[in-house]
Amino acid sequence: MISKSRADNGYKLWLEYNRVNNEQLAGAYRLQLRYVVFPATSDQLKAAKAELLMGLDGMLATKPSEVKDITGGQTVVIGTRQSLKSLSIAVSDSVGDEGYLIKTTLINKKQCTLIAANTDVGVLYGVFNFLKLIQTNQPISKLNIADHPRLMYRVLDHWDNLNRTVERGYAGSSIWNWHKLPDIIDQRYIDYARANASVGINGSVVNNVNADALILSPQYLLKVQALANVFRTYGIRIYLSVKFSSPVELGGLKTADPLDPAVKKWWADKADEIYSYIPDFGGFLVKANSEGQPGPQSYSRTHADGANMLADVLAPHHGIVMWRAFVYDNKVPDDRFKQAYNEFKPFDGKFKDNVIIQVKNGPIDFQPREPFHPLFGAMPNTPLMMEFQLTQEYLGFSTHLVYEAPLFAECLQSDTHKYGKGSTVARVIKGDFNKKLITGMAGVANVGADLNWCGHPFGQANWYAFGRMAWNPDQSPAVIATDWLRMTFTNNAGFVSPVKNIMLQSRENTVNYMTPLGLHHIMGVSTHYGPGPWVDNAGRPDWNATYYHKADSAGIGFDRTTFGSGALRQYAPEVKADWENLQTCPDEYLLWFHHLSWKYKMRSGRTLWDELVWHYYTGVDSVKQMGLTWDKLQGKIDAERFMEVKQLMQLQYKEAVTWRDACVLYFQTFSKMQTGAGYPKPEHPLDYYKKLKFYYVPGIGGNNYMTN
Ligand code: BDP
Repeated sequence: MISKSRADNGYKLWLEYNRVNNEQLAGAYRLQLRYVVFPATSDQLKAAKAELLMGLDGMLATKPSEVKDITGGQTVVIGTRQSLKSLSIAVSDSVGDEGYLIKTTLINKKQCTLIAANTDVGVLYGVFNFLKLIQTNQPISKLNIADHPRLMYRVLDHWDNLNRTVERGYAGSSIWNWHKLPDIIDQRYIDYARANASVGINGSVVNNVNADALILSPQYLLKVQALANVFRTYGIRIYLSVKFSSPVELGGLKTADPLDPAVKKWWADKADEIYSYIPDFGGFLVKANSEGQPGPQSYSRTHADGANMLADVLAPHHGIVMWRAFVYDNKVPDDRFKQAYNEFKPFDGKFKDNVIIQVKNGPIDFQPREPFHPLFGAMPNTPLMMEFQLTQEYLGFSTHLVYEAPLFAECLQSDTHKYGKGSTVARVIKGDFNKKLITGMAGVANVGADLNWCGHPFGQANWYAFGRMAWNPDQSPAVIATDWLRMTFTNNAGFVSPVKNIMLQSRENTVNYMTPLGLHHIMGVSTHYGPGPWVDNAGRPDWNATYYHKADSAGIGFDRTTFGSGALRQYAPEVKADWENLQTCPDEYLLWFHHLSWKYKMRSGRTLWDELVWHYYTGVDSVKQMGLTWDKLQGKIDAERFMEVKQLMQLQYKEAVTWRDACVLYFQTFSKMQTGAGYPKPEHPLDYYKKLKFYYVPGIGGNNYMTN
């Protein structure tokens, strides 16, 4: 039973392993689980066994004892095909390298639950899933589960700097204590790896894409090696973000030209050195020629030249290059939306087999809502890796409750139409249309050194959901939310059901009070905190909010139709036709693609102006409703997390009001229309919001402390 007053700081994430409190099912568990047979030899199998025993110990009244052989019924038998052979148990297993079976079956004429896999890591995943069944009160007496990951590379990208600041991190400092590594192995590293393995994440890029060349120095490689040693036990490979100019900065060469033989040799030697420390090193993540980062274009070479050179040095070691497509140049006069497609599409089929192009879910930058990136489906001969952002840079930091799985699903289930109807983004990244390609999904991590890892207790759900959807991109956000709530808080339906609804609604609420109807990139400059639709003097035009909303007395929105920037031409004709035509363009994407008069008549019958105002006010009201629902749940979970979330919701409400009032007042200067009766008036005039200053906003590091 969860004691209502028990304090819980959230450190255990979804691996709480609280006593299962459903008596009927608990009875079934007791019947089912008396003994565990687990011939564990490798570190991974030992970790799986330790997890199983710890989980069962926490959840069941009587912990099953570990035995060497099947002594009776009610036994769980766990192992790889190989390790089970020693017990004369034959397992026919077709779940591949990382999949597993969980099956109720007769072994030596006794009824057992078998958890089996081809590999040690498959067993680990099987154990975590078996524990999940118990955690979430599922019946376990007649099981027949076979599962395997649909994507190969399921990777968290940490934007962590070596000085322990985290770019766009809102959960405290970096969890990597570089100063104390390699000597001190913090328990956090182990718990981090456990959490990842529990959802099948099998890779971690530990440093910022805006990389420091120092990470490749021997001193730091030893630290990286220490982390890799921890991760290995949990099936996680370590990767590094590398700075393209490292041969110059670290190696003292005159150039980093990827076609220069000395440069190639430097990278080849560096790769050999890395693999001498870390034999299963995963590879490199590269942000090149983007936002001031060096890259092959600095030497008049192409993205393919750069990526392929690195791919060549990693190939003998089975490493990969994750090359980012997040490129845009303010010197290019074209719509920023179009630039990644324009730069990458011509190189389709020109990358080496171990290069995967990492593409953000949308064409601009992790906005609350973006249409899917036009590159998905447009490069049939190139592996494309989805990049989602778990850290809520544009979704209220770690203050706002925003469950991102609906955002992920919206993108993944979008139909690119590039291979006929039904060619969803999910199918593209799974390699359904070209089986030869490697596949993957990356999530920009939202973890930090905060006690609860993610700053907001519900931020953990985004980490969890990312892992689940990287394992299977077609999983439903509702199912994932339910599992996460049950594992993290309680199985009590009186809590799970309303809070699941809160989660599923939460992203739309935030779209409404921040960027409704397809508005985008209207946040505070540089810190990206709070509203800033008036921003028109940033370092470059494509960092200005006014570049994106184009509000004027005639109307609002970015015309990307054939009559405007033509960005819609980058999509399949079906998608283009759908979004170009005002009759069919969904309201959600309207201002992404059209500049419309304030008086434009919406489907609802309202004018565009009234609709915009309606969304802003509805978004804020929904946050209030969410708070009221939460308040009624007091006593259903521990007081500590209850109170923390309650306060966060109050702060979210305050910030949502600021977003609404600042945006409505600002856009009103163009529309010159009233907000209508019934809506409360903003507390302050527009100028007040424009002059707000925010000091030491998290996520930017350095001395860059102010916005606006
Ligand atoms: C933007 C962030 C910036 C990142 C960049 C990227 O504001 O801090 O470096 O993305 O993805 O969203 O490289």
